[in-house]
Amino acid sequence: MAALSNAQVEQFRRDGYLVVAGLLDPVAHINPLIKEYEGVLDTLANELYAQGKISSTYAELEFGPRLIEIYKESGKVQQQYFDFTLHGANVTEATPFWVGPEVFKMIRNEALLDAVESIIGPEIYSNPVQHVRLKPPEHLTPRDAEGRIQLAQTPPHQDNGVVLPEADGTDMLTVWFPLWDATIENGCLLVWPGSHRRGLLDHCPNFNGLRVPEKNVEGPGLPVPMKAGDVLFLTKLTMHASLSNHSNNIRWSYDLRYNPIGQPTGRGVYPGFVARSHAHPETELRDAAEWRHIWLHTRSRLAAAATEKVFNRWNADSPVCA
Ligand SMILES: O=C(O)CCC(=O)C(=O)O
Ligand SMILES: [Fe+2]
Repeated sequence: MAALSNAQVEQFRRDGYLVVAGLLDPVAHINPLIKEYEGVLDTLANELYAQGKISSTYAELEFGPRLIEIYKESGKVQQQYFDFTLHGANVTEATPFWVGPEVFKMIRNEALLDAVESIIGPEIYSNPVQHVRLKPPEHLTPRDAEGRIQLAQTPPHQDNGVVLPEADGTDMLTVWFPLWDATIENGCLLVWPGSHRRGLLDHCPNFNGLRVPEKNVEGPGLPVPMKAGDVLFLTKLTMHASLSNHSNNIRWSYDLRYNPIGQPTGRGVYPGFVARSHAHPETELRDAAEWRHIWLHTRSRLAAAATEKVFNRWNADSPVCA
C-alpha cells in the first residue's frame, strides 16, 4: 500500500497541494508508457510524411527532438494526436487521440490509487478531465495565424473553473506528474499555497485556456520542480499554472482526476469509470480494450451530434475580464 500518512493528508488539506516524491517507479510504471508513445509518434511521423507535410520521418532522433522537429516542420502542434480525451469543438470520426493500454494502466496504477484513496476515500471514479501534455520549448514551437505560441505556459487557474457548475460539489482531486523531470527551466508547475481557501475565483477565457485575471492573482506562485516518479496532488480550488519551457527538450506530463463514485465529473459527455471500489469491486473497469472501445464510441457519438460542447461557465465579455 502506498497510502499517504496522516501528516501528508493534513498538509494537503492545509496547503491545498502535496508532492509525494517517488510515488511512481519510473522504470516499472513510466517507461512502458513512454514506449507506447514512441509508437504513437512513429505513426504520426509516417502519416505526415505520407501527406508530404514533413520531408523526413526523423526516425533517427530521440523522442523529444523528433517531436520538436516534426511540429516545427509541419507548423502544427499535434496535441490532440497524443491526448486521451477529446476536445469540445469539432469532433469527427477522424479526430485523433490515443487511448492505449498503458494509458489505462497508468490511470489504474495501484500506487496512485492508494494515495488517491487516502484523500477521497475508497470508492474511486476516474474523472475524464485528463491530459497528456507534450510541451515543446517555446522558442521552437510553431505559432498560430496570430503569431501566438500554439502550446505555451498554462495561465493561473483552478481546475474547478474548467468544469461545469454541476461538479462544484464534487470532491475532484487533480493528480499531476511528469514523465521526465519537470524543472524550472522546462516549465514545471507553479502552485499558490493556501489559494484553495479563497473559494472559486472568476476565470476568463484566454487563447491558451481559462485564467484567473491578473488582478486577482496574489503573489508569484511557488515553482514545484519534480523528478520522474514524483506526484503532485491538488484540490480543485488550488490555483496553479505552469512556467514556460525554455529548455531544449519537451516538458512531458500527465494530469488525471478522480472523484468519489456517484459525484458529477463536470464533463458528463465524456466517459469516466470506476477505478477502484471496495464496496463493489465487480464494478471496476479492468479491461483496457473496453476502455478504448468506450472512448471510440464517445467519439462517434460526438461526431454525429456535431454540436459544440461547452465545458465551462465563463464569458469573455464579463466585466471582470475587461
Ligand atoms: O501541465 C500544465 O502545464 C498544466 C496542468 C494543469 O493545469 C492541470 O493539470 O490541471
Ligand atoms: Fe489545471
